[in-house]
Amino acid sequence: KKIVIATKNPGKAKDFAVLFEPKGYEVVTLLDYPEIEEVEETGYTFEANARKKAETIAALLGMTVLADDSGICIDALDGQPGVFSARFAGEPKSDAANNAKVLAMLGAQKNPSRKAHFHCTLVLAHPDRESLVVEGDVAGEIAEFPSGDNGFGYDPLFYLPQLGKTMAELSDIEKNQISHRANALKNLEKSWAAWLEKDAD
Ligand code: ITT
Ligand code: NA
Repeated sequence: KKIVIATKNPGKAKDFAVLFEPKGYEVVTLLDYPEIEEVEETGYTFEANARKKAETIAALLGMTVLADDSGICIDALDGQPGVFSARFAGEPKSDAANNAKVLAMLGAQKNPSRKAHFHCTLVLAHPDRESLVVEGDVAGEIAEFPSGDNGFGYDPLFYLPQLGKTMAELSDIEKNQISHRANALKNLEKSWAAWLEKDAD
């Protein structure tokens, strides 16, 4: 069994491998299709962007495709960077610059709330079907400084008080038991079989 994920982000690709391989799936991503250009994310919602990525690539490949649009939403920044998480500090996309920008913006506030959450919207698309949309979140706090080498993106800044660690200090398996991506996938599993069956003919 193969699952095609419309992502070019190696960190996400790794998360999806950890999530799907135990279920017997081989994960294929756009990193395996270098000739396919990145789908431009013009939307202002996670759903719009995930839908665009999934539906564009499903039409192109003529098969079922899953896409992920995700980001970190920080209370003291009114939910920023949100859908702009990937390029918060501008081009070229840099995780280190994004983390530094978040710390600088919080540092400019007096006693900011450190509360934040990661969000993930997954869209499952097929050229001949209505897409399936699900979401997942995980709550945490923005640490005072980055720590940990695992994961990607904002993981070194995302502190989980109940675990006493940042997301980047968790193993791949631990991250993918509690992450926004894992929670979205649990929701996908609830409706996936029915979605596959419904339009099977
Ligand atoms: P694709 O569109 O190719 O999938 P992308 O990185 O551009 O890759 P998004 O537009 O969905 O994906 O941006 C998501 C950004 O949110 C990502 O680049 C990270 O900065 C952040 N992010 C999402 N999930 C994360 C996670 O599990 N850990 C840390 N940061 C995450
Ligand atoms: Na993207």
